[in-house]
Amino acid sequence: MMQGGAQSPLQQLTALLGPDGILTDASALEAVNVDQLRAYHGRALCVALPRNTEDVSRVLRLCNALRIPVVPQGGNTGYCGAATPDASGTQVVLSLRRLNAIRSIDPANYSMVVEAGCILADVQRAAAAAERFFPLSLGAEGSCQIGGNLSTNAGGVNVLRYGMMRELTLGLEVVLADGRVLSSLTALRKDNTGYDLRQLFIGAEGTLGVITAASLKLFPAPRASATAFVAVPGPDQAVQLLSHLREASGDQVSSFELIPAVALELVARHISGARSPLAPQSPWFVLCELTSPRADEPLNERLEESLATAFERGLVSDAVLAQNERERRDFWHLRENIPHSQRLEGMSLKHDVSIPIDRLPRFVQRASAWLETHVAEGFLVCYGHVGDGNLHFNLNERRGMPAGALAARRADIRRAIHDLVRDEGGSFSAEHGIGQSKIAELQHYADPVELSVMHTLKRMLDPNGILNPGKVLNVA
Ligand code: FAD
Ligand code: 2HG
Ligand code: ZN
Repeated sequence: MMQGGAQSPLQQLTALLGPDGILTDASALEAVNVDQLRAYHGRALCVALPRNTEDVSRVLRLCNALRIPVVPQGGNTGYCGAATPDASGTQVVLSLRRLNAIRSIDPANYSMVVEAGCILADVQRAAAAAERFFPLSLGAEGSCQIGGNLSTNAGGVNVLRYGMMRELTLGLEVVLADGRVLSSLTALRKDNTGYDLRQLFIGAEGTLGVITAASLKLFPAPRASATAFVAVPGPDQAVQLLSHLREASGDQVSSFELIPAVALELVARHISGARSPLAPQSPWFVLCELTSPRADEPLNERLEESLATAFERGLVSDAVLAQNERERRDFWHLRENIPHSQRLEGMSLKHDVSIPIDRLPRFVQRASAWLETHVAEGFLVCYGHVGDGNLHFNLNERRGMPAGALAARRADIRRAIHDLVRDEGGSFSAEHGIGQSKIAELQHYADPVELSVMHTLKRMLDPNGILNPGKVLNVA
């Protein structure tokens, strides 16, 4: 008890959620205090585990009244330190993991309503069980949550065909900072009744409200697929190949990923049993996939023919098609293990950039040339969702360098690369968000009017600044 009989914030939160709804033990705190890349180490007051929307509402109402900062956390797989509390020991980490019900699936309407704490892979499985398809797919899908996916506007490997989280969302249920519930779990495709408020909360990284549920779009389940691992001379040919395949396949390309030889070397070095299906002579590769809801569609033949034409045009130097589901999974295993292999290799710097696709080859050429002359401490591992113009223009520390040599260059390398991105009309954050790690970049590159409107929105929706302070905008 506090002096005079008043209850401490922890006691009040425990009274709201019950003893099993508030965790303060060291192992629970350790799990939420550190981000995925282990770049940020915070110290939470406690972890709050609401069971339902009403619990979230009551927690926010209390925290708003007491001015206690709240850090929403999903699967804690984000890349920008956005779900990590600060080191003050005063912030409540609000974990959504007990809000994990699939509330409904409506196959006729191609929609489903899920709670924010549902793991992405479980949402995909639930849709598949109803013979429908939820297309968001990314390497962390076994642990990230829909609330986190929405709050980061996640992308992944199917954006080319289906769009990012923004495009996959029909409606949201959100708890506002003062505890009011904004409920718009509509399944309507058309609804022009004023401002589209849901888009404010998507990509807001928990700074404007806490998402408790979402109405999501579903699609016909893919019943045929063709997957190829393709050697290409460079990014220029990869970009031309994409247009060629889109035209030749009747726009059935669902994934188109660029992979450099160096990434395959890292995967082969660090992941046991992982081997490239093509000889490593080529400097670049593309992993592409066509899909169709029609089981009888001859996608393999179509892909093979299209690649043969591309070969004649000099866009492709070699290619192999997956002959069965196991080979398909092996191809994807290589791609999905690049981030993990980068981590096992050692320290890395990450730049999640997007460029208009026609200017992407020139960006790669200019930025690589800059690194070549200015950065001896690291080597380039540039891969990603080239079909969306999104590259992970990452570096790994070169072996034999003094420890910390690359990290010491973080700020100047980042600025140089992001300047080149800006020159090519691109964005310094394509799919991972701002969090803590890119606040300075947002300040530097954002249009001042845009920034000022963002601040106005933040003040309006969260006047006491309790929602994930110190993230996205530089307001504490
Ligand atoms: P968290 O990391 O827990 O939180 C992220 C942000 O969302 C924080 O600001 C948090 O406060 C907020 N938040 C979480 N839940 C809520 C909620 N219910 N309401 C309000 N705010 C909330 N990302 C991509 O976009 N594409 C990829 O291809 C991709 N691949 C990845 C591969 C690997 C191996 C890893 C480790 C990560 C990858 N990511 C990728 C990054 C990450 O998985 C995504 O950003 C994901 O969407 C984060 O979800 P999460 O549940 O882990 O969110
Ligand atoms: C991916 O596309 C993820 O694999 C992670 O977005 C990228 O680790 C990275 O930089
Ligand atoms: Zn990615």
